Amino acid sequence: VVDVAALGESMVTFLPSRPGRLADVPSFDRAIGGAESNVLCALAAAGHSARWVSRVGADGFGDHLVETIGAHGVDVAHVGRDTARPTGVYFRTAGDRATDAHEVAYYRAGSAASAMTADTVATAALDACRVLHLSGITAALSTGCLGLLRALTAPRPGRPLVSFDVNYRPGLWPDPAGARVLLDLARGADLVFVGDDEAREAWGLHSGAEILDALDGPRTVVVKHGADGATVHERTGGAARAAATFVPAPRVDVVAHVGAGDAFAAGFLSATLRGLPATARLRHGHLTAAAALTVPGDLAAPPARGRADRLAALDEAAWG
Ligand code: KDG
Repeated sequence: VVDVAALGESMVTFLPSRPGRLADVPSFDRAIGGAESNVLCALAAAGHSARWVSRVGADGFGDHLVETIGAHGVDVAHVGRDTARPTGVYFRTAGDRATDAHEVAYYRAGSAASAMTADTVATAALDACRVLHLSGITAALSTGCLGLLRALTAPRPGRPLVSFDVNYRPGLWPDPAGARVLLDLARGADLVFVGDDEAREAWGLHSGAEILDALDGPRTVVVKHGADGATVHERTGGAARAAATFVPAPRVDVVAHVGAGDAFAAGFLSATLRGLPATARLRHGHLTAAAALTVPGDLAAPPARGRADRLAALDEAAWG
């Protein structure tokens, strides 16, 4: 049984060599992306056992993903290879450091991962874990992927704690009404991560209270407020109302936002696995996100555990 298992598509990512419109960027640097494997890489770096379950093509990009994610210490033994479908790739622009406005060009329709179903992935490997981490990106890949996500978030005996990051990607949901399926999936999870910006955009919800009402199910809901911080709403011991804890985010010089949400989830999950209280869980989320915000790509080494623990234990005035 591993600490955390995750299912999701990873892609070879092409990061721009300079700022500007996609139409003008002359060259790109190869990196890797994929929300769920980003979470796993950060968790492995923090000392947790982590397993990635997915499918990639039987091609060089698939080799690169499996080798790179494996080199981060993640178990990749349950990643299938598809000889008929390619590994997905995507290109992005540098974007605006303050607003994160950027362009993305996905080449993932018909990818190996989009053909994931309960028959083509090792679902037993997804149950042998303490936490199963999933994201709304998978729901947008194909009807087979959506079915798989529905099965994994459905109640069943022995289900691990299900963590669900809404990860609303407008580029993957041409019909905005489609985003409503994310709400149903989130309702079935035990722990939900959602940005207040994506709750507004995807669901038209405008406050933590509206989000809690609409979700009505998960014991723990983490609402992220961008650079301002994050709030965890937690229902304990059958209490009717969730207790809310807000922790501001430390100020950082942002290089790129990509991967920050995944890093936040990893820091929060790591602290959850260690049984830390709400404030410390949010602080570990922010500290791991801060590392990702200061690099151009998705992956950054999280702060060493001792240092993160010292920062997470600061009194409120010193943290703020
Ligand atoms: O969270 C970062 C991801 O968005 C990025 O790596 C690509 O998984 C990705 C996606 O589907 O957008």
